[in-house]
Amino acid sequence: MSDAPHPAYVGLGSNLDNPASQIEAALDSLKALPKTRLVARSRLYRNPPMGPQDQPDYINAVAGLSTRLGAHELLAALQQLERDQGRVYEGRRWGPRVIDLDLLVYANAVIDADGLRVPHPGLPERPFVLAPLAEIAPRLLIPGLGSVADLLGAVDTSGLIALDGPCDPAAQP
Ligand code: A4P
Ligand code: MG
Repeated sequence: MSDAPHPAYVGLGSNLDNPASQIEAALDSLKALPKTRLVARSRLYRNPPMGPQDQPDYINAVAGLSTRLGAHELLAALQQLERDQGRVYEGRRWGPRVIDLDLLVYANAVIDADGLRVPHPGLPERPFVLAPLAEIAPRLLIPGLGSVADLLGAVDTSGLIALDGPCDPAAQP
């Protein structure tokens, strides 16, 4: 891709060590990424775990970025932030984690190469991704899948609780 900035959306999740503050810390780290601006952030959503049920509830959120990093560079940066924030691989698929940063969408790219899949394959079925994404980008078209608002209309959002949290007005577009 060229050096022009591209919109990108990142899903944040945590269910260990004060999840809400883990999400806020990760949002601060996203703000500090090179060649990248945080242009929007959703509220925090509490919701029950997908996958193994013997783990705490999750807090999820979505961030909207404008970035000159390429998609693989951005994934590498997100994985570095996960490590910096103390994520240790627990060994279980869908097991608990201090912080999880998923690259949901990168411009209108469709990528399946070198350890990166974009749009993120879990996106269309995950209410904890679609609800916060719809909050900041309801009309966004997901390549091959349609609009965020339509995708959100097709999932069960009854388990989601939006938390009234500090919403940094300076971070809004
Ligand atoms: N990878 C490929 N594409 C991407 C992408 N678009 N973004 C690869 C991020 N990573 C991507 O990720 C495994 C590998 O996926 C990475 O090395 C990267 O190369 P991971 O997060 O380390 O692995 P994982 O978490 O064990 O598996 P998975 O399937 O990625 O889990 P998810 O999707 O991260 O889900 N319940 C609630 N309520 N909320 C949650 O946020 N999250 C999970 C984990 C389980 N249950 C949850 C939640
Ligand atoms: Mg992940």
